[in-house]
Amino acid sequence: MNFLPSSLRAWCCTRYKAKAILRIAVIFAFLVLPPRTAFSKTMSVPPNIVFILADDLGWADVGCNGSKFYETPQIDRLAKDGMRFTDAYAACPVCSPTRASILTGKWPARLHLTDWIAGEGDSPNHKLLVPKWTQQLVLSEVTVARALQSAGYRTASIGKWHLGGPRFFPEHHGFDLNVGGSNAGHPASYFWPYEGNRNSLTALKPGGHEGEYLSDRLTDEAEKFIEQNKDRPFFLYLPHYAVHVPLQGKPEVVAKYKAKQPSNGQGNAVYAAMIESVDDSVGRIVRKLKDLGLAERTIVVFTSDNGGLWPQSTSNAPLRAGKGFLYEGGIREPLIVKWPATIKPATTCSVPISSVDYFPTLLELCGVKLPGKVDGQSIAPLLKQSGTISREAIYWHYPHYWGGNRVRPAGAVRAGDWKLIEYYEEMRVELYNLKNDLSEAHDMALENAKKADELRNMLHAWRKDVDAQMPTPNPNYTPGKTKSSETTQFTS
Ligand SMILES: [Ca+2]
Repeated sequence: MNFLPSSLRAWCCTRYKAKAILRIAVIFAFLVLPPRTAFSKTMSVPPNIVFILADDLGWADVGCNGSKFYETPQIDRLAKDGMRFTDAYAACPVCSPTRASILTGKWPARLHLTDWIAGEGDSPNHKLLVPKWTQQLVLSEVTVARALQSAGYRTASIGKWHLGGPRFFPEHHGFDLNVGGSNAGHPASYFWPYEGNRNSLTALKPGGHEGEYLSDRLTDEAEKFIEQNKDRPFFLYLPHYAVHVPLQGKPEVVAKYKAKQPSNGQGNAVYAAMIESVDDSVGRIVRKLKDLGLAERTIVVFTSDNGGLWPQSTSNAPLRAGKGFLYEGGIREPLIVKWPATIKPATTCSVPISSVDYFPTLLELCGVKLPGKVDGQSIAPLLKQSGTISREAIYWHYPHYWGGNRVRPAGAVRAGDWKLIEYYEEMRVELYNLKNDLSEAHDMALENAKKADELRNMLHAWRKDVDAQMPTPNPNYTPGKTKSSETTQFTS
């Protein structure tokens, strides 16, 4: 009670009053002491989290999912040490919305953040006009970083952000540290000083050097953060810029793949080198955790934000199509979770999960209460192999065009083995059974109209429930007429 003024100490002369003052002191201590005291020596230490997010890395781009061309020994090792999910989905086939879903646990449709920022916009060549969607992660949304920060975690975002301008950067969303994150969807260059006509990563110029490669630099920064925070719980969000375009790899690694035979449609040596650099990063982070004695109490997650860029960068076979599309190639992602204390090594899980699930899962594993309602479900029972999750379906809503007219506005639902895609221009549907037809080659909408109706009704009800914004007819629709800036640029 020495922190109390002397007049107040004198007042507490009777036992009754002393008890009352003690209660006040305890409350006072909780209010003024820094959050780190929440983790006292008598409490079990909450786990650290390292969330590694690759950009545009396809489901089939890693060895443990079947790639014979790309070499990913470190990611494959992670799978041997943890749980690999075969049916993990991004909530959107392009980047910003999936990132928003990871950070908030909410469907992009509910956030009205449904396209890469700033999107391709409208065109006379588009039959529909896109709705007025939200082009930043608004500050009223509580991110997983904010929730963990409030519970005493040190938090860092090291890499790509792409969720709005400076007022919406990571430091305003619960991250103590932001290294290299801005509204850029990709770097001007993967080599220092990371500059160009647009998307320069100027914040990374200081501290860099000639020949430095971006994925290596971000890993350096991540290692530094882990070292600095080894004695307290931390959340490291490591969203690599790779393997998004521009395709640029380290020359010596590119040379290795140039000498290699393509396999199963995968054969781009530069893209392969970019994947290898991300794989190196995973290996370095895992090694750093081990060296610091943190491996046992650190949850490592590795995944991607949308499908591989097909056919320009990679092939997602056996999955159909790629980035931008609601076919499996655009939305199914590699996902591995390692946590030695809890997750049995070398396990696989085929229960479909979505990127909205990370938020509630990570909070549950860290013993932190959910700050509000989310759309995701905790997959902790799957990770612990203690049970399963009950969910009717997983949904997508992408009311946008992408790559000119290549990808058209659509929504989708997966319920069990069935998947329905609805194209909004004609409200036409396609129905696939993923168990028998993983490549979505055989549309069953006509032969199983009952199932198509059932899923269509589910999708419509979900859209209503989340207040999804729909595109509207374009009164100036002129087929074939493109705006001057219109390209098939395949941006984030
Ligand atoms: Ca992406």
